[in-house]
Amino acid sequence: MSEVLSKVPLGAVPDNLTIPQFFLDYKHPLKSTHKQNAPYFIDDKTGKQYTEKDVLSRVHGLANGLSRKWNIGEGDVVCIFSPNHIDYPIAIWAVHRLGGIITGSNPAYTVDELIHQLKLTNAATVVTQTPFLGPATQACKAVGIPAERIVLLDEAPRGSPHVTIEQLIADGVQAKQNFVERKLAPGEAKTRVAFFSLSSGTTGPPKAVVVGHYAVIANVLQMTTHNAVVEEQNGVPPADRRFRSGDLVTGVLPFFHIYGLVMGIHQMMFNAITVVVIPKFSWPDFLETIVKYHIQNLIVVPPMIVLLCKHPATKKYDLSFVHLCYSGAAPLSGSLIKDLSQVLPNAHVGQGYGMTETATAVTMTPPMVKVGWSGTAGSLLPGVKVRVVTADGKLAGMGEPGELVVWSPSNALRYHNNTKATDETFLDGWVRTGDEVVYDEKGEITIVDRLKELIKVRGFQVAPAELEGHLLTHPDVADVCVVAVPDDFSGELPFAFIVLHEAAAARAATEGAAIKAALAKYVSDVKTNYKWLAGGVEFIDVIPKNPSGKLLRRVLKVKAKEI
Ligand code: AYL
Repeated sequence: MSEVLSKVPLGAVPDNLTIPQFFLDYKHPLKSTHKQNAPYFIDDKTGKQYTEKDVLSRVHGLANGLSRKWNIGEGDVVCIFSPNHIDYPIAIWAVHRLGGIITGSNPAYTVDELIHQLKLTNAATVVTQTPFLGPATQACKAVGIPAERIVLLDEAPRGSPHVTIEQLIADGVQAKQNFVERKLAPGEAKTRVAFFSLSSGTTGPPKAVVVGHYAVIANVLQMTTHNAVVEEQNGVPPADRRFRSGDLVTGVLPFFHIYGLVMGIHQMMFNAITVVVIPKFSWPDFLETIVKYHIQNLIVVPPMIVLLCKHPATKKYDLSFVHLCYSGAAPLSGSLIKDLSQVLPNAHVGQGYGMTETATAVTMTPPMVKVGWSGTAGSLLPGVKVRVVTADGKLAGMGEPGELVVWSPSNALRYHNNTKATDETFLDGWVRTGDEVVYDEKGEITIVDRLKELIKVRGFQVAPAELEGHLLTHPDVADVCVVAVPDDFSGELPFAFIVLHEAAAARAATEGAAIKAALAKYVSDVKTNYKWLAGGVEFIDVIPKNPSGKLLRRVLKVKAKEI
C-alpha cells in the first residue's frame, strides 16, 4: 500500500487569519451561526452566560487591558494554570489577538511540574484561580515571574498583589486607545504560533509542541467537512446530523489538553453549539449537569463511558435525549460500545484518533454508528495523507500492521527548542505517530497497538522517561523501567520495574513492601495523581536491554501483565 490521501477533499483553508480572526470576525461558508442571543458559553455552576457580543467585548477588553498593563505582544507566552472556566477561551483569544502564545497547564500539577512547564515555554504571565494560588505562586517565584504577573479568573483575595481578569477587562474597555489586531500576510498563519501544548511524543520527557493558528483552523474545517460530506453521502437528514447548531455540548474535557481545546472549544463554536463549561469531571454530578441543561452532545474520554455503562447511578437518569457521544484520546473497547447503546438509546456513538503533534484529529468514525460499530478509529479526515510503515521501514501492504505516519494541514510545527526530538518526529511536515495501525480496504484505520513509550491514563499522557528520570534520583534505585499495565477504568496504569542498589537489595527480603511503598511515595510526592505508580512496583535483577543498550520495554510490558 503506498501513500493514501483522504477520500474526501478539503476546501481552501485561510492562511492569513489568526484563530480569533477566523472564529470571531470571519464568516466562513461552513460556519454555523448561533441563533440571536444564544450563548456561546454557559458556566455550569453559576449559570452565567456569554453571548457573541459578550465574547467579543470581553476579548477586546482583555487584549486592550493586557497590552496597556504589560505591553503583552508578539511571541509573549501566557500560561493558563486553571480548570475549565467560562473566561478560559476569552483569555486565549485575547492573548492571540496580541500575537501572544498560550500554554495550558494542568491545574492538578504539582509545583515541580508547573516549574517544568514555565521553564520549557518561557511563560512570563500566569492566569489562574484563587484555589491554585499556592502552587502558582511557588512556581512563579522559582522561575522569577513576579507575583503581580499572576492574573486571577476569580476574585482576588484582599490585599493580594494580583490583578483580576475583570479589572483588566474594565480597564481595557474604558481606555480611549484601542488595540487593533494586525492583519497577517498571506501564508503567515501557517507559522504563527498559537499554543505550546505539552506532549512526550514517541519518547523522552514532555516537550512543548508548537501549534500554529492555521493548524487549529484547518482541523476544525477538516472535522466539519468530514461531517458534512460523509453525512450527505449517507443521506443523513440535517436534524439527525452530528454537530447540530443550536445544541449544547459538555465542556468537561480539560481545555489545557489539545482535545478539549480544539474539539471542546473551537469545533463547537464554529458549529454554533453552546459549550456548558464544567470545571471538573465528577460523578454523578456530570449526569446532573447533562440532565439539568438537557445537553445533547457528550464529548468524552473512554473512562467516562465506562462509568456511563457500569455505574448504577446512570440508571436513575433518562438520557434518551442524548444525540451524540464522541470519544477520543485513548482506545475504546467494542464491548463498551454495545453497553453504551443501552444507556444512550438514541445517540450516535463514535470516536476520533489523533495526537497533540497532529493538532488534533486525524481520523473520525462516520456519523451513523448507532449499531454495528466495527471497532475502527474511522476514516482519514479531509486533507490527511498517511503512510503505514513496517518495522523494517517498508510501506505496509493493505491490512498489514505498521507505524502510522501522518501528513495533515493541522500538523504541529515542531517541538519548541528541541531540534533532536523535532528531527525524530517531524519529517518534512509528516509526523511519526508511534502508533501501530492497520489500514483496510474500506479506507478505515484500526489502532492495533502503541509502539511508543507513552502511557495513557484516563486519556492523559504519562511519559515513562519522566518517571524513570525521577526514580533514578532515589538512593535505593540502580536502574528502572516504567511500563503500562491495562486497567478497566483508566485504560492503563504506570508500573515500575526497579533494580535496587546492593544495600537496599539486601533489605528487600524483609522490608520489600516498605521499600516499594517508599518508592511509590517518592513519585506521588512530586507528580500529579495520574502519574502515580498505581499499576504496581516490582523488583527485578536486571532491566532487559538490547545490545545497543535500549530498554526492552515490550518484554517488561508482557511480564507486568502477568504479575
Ligand atoms: P495525545 N484510539 C486509540 N488510541 C488513541 C486514540 C483512539 N481513538 N486517540 C488517541 N490515542 C492515543 O497527544 C494514541 O496513542 O492526544 C495517540 O498517539 O494526548 C495518543 O493517544 C495521543 O495522545 C479527537 C480529539 C483524538 C482528540 C484526540 C486525541 C488527542 C490526544 C481525536 O477528535
